[in-house]
Amino acid sequence: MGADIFGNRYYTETINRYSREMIRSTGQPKVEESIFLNVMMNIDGSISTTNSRIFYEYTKGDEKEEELPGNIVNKENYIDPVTGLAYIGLLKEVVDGSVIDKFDINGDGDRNDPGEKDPSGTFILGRDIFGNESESLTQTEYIIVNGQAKDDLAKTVSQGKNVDGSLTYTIRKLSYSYSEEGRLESVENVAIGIGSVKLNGIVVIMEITYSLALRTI
Ligand SMILES: [Ca+2]
Ligand SMILES: [Ca+2]
Repeated sequence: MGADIFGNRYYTETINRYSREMIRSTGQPKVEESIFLNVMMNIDGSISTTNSRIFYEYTKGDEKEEELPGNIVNKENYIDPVTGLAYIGLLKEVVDGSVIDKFDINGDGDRNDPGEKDPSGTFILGRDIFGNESESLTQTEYIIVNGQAKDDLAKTVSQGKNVDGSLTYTIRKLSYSYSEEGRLESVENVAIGIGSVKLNGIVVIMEITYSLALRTI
């Protein structure tokens, strides 16, 4: 349990599972799976829980340059010029795992569309003292710069359920750019929309720049 300078309290837990194969072949512990949990209790009484799971894969040393995934930036640096094959134990693949069984990604009110079962991504559950609830799922595509994973594109779908009966549905997309050295240079909002609907069937706010079938209830 910790606290920040604002008096918000939090609890964080990370569970890492290491690759036995990498310990055998490189002598070094390399994280194969990382499960993250954060519970934040804010001074305004709101609570949010963040949960994610990430899988990592490393080079085995038998890969040729063209066999390495395209999201590795400057992958020629991975190749040992003597053998023409990749060095062992460099980060090769990063993917989000799933931490929830279902999520309404397209915001149509059900949770059985393609990709909505066991969706990958970071899940955040929030609730304020009035009982307003929100759920969001962030799905991230990664690039690998200098052997480290960086967010490339992150899509967040958020849903709010308010005590006044209103529902909100928001999609945000962020695109990240890095320097050659892997320093974050810019974050561009390639947002695709915000929607809001009242339970009585009257659409209150509707600003979505891509096609979305918003259900009237
Ligand atoms: Ca759906
Ligand atoms: Ca549907």
